[in-house]
Amino acid sequence: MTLVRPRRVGALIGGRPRDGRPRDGCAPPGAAEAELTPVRTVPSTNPARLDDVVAEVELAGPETILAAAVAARDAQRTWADVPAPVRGSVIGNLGRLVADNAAALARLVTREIGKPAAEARGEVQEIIDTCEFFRGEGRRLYGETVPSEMPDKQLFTFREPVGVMMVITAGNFPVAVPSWYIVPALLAGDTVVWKPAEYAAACAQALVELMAAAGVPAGAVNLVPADGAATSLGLERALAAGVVDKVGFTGSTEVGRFIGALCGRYLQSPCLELGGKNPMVVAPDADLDAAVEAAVFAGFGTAGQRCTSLGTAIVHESVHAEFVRRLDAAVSAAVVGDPTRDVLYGPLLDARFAAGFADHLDLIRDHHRIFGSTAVGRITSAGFGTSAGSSTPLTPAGPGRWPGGPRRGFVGDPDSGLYYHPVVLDGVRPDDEVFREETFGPIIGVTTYRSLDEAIDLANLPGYGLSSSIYTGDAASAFRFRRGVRAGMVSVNSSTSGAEAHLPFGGNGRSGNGSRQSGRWVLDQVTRWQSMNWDYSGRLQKAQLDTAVPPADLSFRLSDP
Ligand code: UN1
Repeated sequence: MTLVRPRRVGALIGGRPRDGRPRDGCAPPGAAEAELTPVRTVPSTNPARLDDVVAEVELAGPETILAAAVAARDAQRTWADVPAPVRGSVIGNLGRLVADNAAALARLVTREIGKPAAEARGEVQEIIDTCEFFRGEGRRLYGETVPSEMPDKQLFTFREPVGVMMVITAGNFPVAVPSWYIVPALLAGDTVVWKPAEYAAACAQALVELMAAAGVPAGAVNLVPADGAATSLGLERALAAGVVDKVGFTGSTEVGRFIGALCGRYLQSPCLELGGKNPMVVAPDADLDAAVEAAVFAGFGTAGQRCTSLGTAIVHESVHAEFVRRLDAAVSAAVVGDPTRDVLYGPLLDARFAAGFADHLDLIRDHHRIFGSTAVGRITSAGFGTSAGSSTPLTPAGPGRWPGGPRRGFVGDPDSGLYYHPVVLDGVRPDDEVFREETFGPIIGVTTYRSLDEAIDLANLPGYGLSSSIYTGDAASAFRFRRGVRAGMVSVNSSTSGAEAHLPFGGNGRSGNGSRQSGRWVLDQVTRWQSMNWDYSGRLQKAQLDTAVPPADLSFRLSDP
């Protein structure tokens, strides 16, 4: 049963819906209007209530992506001519509108991707924080005055907008992460083509509506729902046509590699925010209760579907048994279920992610000890011959088929949604795939270490490098870990997830190409430096050649006193 008539979400280009009806205007050269007709329509469903269709999403073809980029290009100069402090005021108004619509937007996030209500409110707050930061940046956006080596000459730097930014985002943070790209891009004078996740398209449409209400002009942000194949083809055409100047992508390492290679062919370096296998080191002197609380939040918040989610807890062997005992108790007692209620986590994002997670459960090996739950796999109301709360044998029924079963304390109707048991795997080894690969779901590993150097090596071994954490009371260990770990983000006595909106966010290695989002650091993604030198001497002064440095006697030494 559908609760409310589903919205239709389709491409929005130059402020106008593209539904295939003929219009003049934004077809790119060579593209007939008919080519902009959606190629197919897919439902976006509530993962907590699979009979609730949130939106009918019209997926665009590659020509529509090109048309959106052309529209963004057409709008860019005019938008860049708006003074930066005024663009900042538009961003400020967006922040106010998001705040005034926070409850409705958070409810939509919960309904469309199953994020628990409290976390959804936090996600919306992250947009407000981002707008607050960049509203002020409109009054800064500083360049510099730089001294020249010649008299009567002055040097300057200016930040110039990159032009058109194509933003391609995942659906686990369907509105906050897109705002990390779109808000600074707009502030800088760029215009945007946004390709959201198909399963989070209603959230995307709502954010675009708020942007329009805030005074973002038509054409400055263009929305194009599309599948992966159409997106890559459309992006390639837009790059070839010279109408996309920068790509911002949040998603898997595999797709990030593809986008990086594609952009590289056009001499562009995208802003890539990719996966993570984020380690948490628990030192012998750690506050174990605090470490367990953080592991539960980082491992199972958003059902483990954050880029910053905990991958493996790397625990000193002297505290391992006690850490595991407390973690087992905490995960077993955690409330899972209906995301509109007070739960640790709700359903997985959509059917594709649920299937991917079920596949990852195949990485469990005989040498792993499984704890934190009474079953592995789908949470159901009825077990396979077991009653709620009793033990289901923790063995798979075959590849990709853990039997699942009921979960004690589950809130709501497990059969209505994509709910999965939390899994904690003890005894994980460095050559296990589950140690090396991102698993994107409610599963964490536990392994042990003896020396801090070993812990750092283990933390770096999977080759990602997004977030990391250490629990210790020792400042030297904290600083040594910070220096040794190859992660873009390091937490001391705090979770791997839950970064604040104004610190540099991003990773290295398999987690990204070193680009950073958030705070003033993202300005280097959405602007380019232009330098200017201005000679007012009335003659040509040649750098290096005409630079007069007074003669020096470099053999001079002070006499011994
Ligand atoms: C993501 O998963 O892509 O630090 C972003 C965090 C959130 C953002 C996660 N503020 O966990």
